[in-house]
Amino acid sequence: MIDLRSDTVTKPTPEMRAAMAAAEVGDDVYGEDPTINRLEERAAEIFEKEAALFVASGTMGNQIAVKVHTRPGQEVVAEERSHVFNFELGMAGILSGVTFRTVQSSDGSGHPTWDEISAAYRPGDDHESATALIWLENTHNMGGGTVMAADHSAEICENAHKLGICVHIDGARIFNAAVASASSVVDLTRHADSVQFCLSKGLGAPVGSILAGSAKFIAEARQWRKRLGGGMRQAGIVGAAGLLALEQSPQRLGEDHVNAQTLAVGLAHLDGIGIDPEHVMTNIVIFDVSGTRKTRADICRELQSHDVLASGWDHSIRMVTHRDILPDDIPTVLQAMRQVLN
Ligand code: TLP
Repeated sequence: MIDLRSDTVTKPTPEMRAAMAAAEVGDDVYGEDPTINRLEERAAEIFEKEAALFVASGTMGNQIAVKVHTRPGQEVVAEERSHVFNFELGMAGILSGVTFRTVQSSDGSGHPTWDEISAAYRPGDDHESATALIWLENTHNMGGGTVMAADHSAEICENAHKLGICVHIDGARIFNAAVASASSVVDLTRHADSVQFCLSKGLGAPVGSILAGSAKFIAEARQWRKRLGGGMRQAGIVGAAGLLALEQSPQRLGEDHVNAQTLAVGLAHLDGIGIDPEHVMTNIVIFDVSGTRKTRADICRELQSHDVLASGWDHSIRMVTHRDILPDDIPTVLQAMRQVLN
């Protein structure tokens, strides 16, 4: 199977499995797991934030960030296709009691300008909830893996801070953004109050995400992780793979981007497929199939009989490249697409 449904499907490498088997562990709820402590220290160092916290998933990291940055009844401004608004099952309402004000990005990238964000800002009064948090997503998943440049995110953070509002970056794929924009993850997140990134996506670890921010923010986040049942005891077993992923995987993400670009260029040549390869900046390829004679569901089902897995919604299909996809797999995927469309 060539599994392009997501970069979450990667299997741990033999080196990761060896590191997991050999991991030094302790009770992380007591702060005594040396592997988790090392992982959190390295993450804080790499992002130049005061502290970091290992959490079970991107969703857990994001939701703890909403909880710590807001009070019930406040608002979060987020782009309308953002993961936190669409794919976290309403948890921001359940756990934090906040509502969203969503904005669009006029260029379709998923990265609204400060003007677009500030139009949704509300200071709060006797009728209107106050904006407490601005939510950025880099890369933007549903935008097609698009990158928010360092100066764009810095401008939003500076303006938000002038209004007394916090900014969180859902950086599930922030290392892809850094590689694609030839910047560091520090450049992309320096002015944000917190950032969440996933070890279990392009970086290839089996489990886990990191939440990073100020020491005060992380101390509160640690309490919320425990309340949510995310205190994981000998978590170093999985943290050891996360540590390897953090140290070694960013260097190879460019290969995934090259494979995604080759795939996008090949798809653009197929009749009825809508995609502009220039918009494919990282490892996510989203294309429109409404110009073909088949539905998205039919195409995905028929691809499966050619041993290719993809996901999608409405008239769009998403294919995500990752470390378990090799350059040679791309012509195979394109050939399968040709056969399915004919
Ligand atoms: N994204 C998954 C699906 O949930 C859509 C995927 O296959 O891409 N932020 C962003 C930007 C994400 O893309 C995801 C996962 C998360 C947060 C949540 O991470 P997990 O799955 O670890 O909870």
